Amino acid sequence: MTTTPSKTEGWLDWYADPTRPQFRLPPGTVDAHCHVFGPAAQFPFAPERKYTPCDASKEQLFALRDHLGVSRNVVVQATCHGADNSAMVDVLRSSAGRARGVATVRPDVTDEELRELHEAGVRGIRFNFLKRLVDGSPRDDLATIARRIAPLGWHVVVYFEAAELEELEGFFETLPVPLVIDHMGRPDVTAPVTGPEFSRFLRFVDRTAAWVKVSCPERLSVSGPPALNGERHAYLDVLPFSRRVVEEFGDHVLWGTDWPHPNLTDHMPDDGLLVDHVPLLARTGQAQRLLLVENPMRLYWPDEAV
Ligand code: 0GY
Repeated sequence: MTTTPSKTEGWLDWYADPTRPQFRLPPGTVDAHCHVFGPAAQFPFAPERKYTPCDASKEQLFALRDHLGVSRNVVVQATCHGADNSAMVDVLRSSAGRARGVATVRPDVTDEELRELHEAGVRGIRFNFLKRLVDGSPRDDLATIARRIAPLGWHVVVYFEAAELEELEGFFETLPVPLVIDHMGRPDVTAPVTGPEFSRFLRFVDRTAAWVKVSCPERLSVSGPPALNGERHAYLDVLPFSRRVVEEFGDHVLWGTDWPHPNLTDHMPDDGLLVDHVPLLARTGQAQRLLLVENPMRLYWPDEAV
């Protein structure tokens, strides 16, 4: 008999009734960073996981997609599923071509397994350097994986803390595949946008032509969500950082909801408000079309990109 595991203490479930955004996403918008969790009864979580979430199924992801006015999803393998990509692949196979995936694999993954992932719609592998999420990321293993995926035309999505970039950037520059950086490299938004840490990040992006997700204001913000006073705009302290990235690297930025928002501890964002945050960081129609449609299409659906 399958038993559903208990959630991590204090776990915040995703927002069940998001508002309808006031901002109309342009047709063809791609949510380039989201996950599914389980459902655990069908796709059990990995024994080595660092958290046990609530379920967040493909049906619930597709319902959110339609509610927000999103057209396509890029589903990133969540660490709670380890290197078992079945739940993520099941989303891709059920999406009628409207979802691509970013997987987690071990260096001994076979060519056949990589071919199957590609056929399902996987186009990248995630390298996670957050100690609270993974036990370790041996660089030899990651370099091997990067060499294995290069012939498929895939990229590597890297997730790291801002302070770690100094130590990691040399390694990143040896990888023979394009880089995609999660959540703007997690800047400390209480530091000045012109400060040394974010300047290092911007120089790194410039040098490597990396793609940058201007995602997760709710994760980076210190000022937080709107007060319960009718104010719709949230996470304003993140804007100097996201605007700077969009202004400098407009043809290499991506956006995503990060639904179902793993590991948030103080609040769960209303996904409708996250959509309404987009025109604050990408302030022209052209910048919005690049961010939401043209860039992710070039990276994930190049055959259909205009
Ligand atoms: C994110 C962020 C987090 C978690 C994961 O795969 C994951 O477990 O990505 C986090 O805890 O910061 O991008 O969803």
